[in-house]
Amino acid sequence: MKGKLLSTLIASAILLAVGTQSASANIGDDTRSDARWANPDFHYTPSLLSPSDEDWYYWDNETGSNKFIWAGLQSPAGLNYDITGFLITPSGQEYTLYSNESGPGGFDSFGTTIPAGGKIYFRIKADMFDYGQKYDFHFTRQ
Ligand SMILES: [Ca+2]
Ligand SMILES: [Ca+2]
Repeated sequence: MKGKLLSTLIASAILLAVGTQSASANIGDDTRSDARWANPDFHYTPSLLSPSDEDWYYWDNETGSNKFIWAGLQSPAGLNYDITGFLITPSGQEYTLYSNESGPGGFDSFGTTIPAGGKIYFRIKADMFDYGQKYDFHFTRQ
């Protein structure tokens, strides 16, 4: 009896996982450890899925030299989304990078230099949220 309950629970958990995955292409980028690689100059335009949803991106500076980057987030019209950067130096030191705050429908951005061998994470989350609204995140690299 106990064994049957357990296997039922496991089966339900698997179904739940599969169901969640097919429901959203965004799954897997909700935390820093699941961050998605971001290409310079590419525009990422998904939706946040709930008021507490976060989207994480990262970029490794494997170019061999220090690179200046400029990251920007266009909020959906009438909504306020925010972007925060987390710079990790090659020695493992971490710095939090804050953007300007442009308010609902605004464009928040910041610039920083990523040392060779360093890494940056970008976190996008909503301050004012609504369903089905797309943001536009991209960064340029010099
Ligand atoms: Ca997400
Ligand atoms: Ca904002």
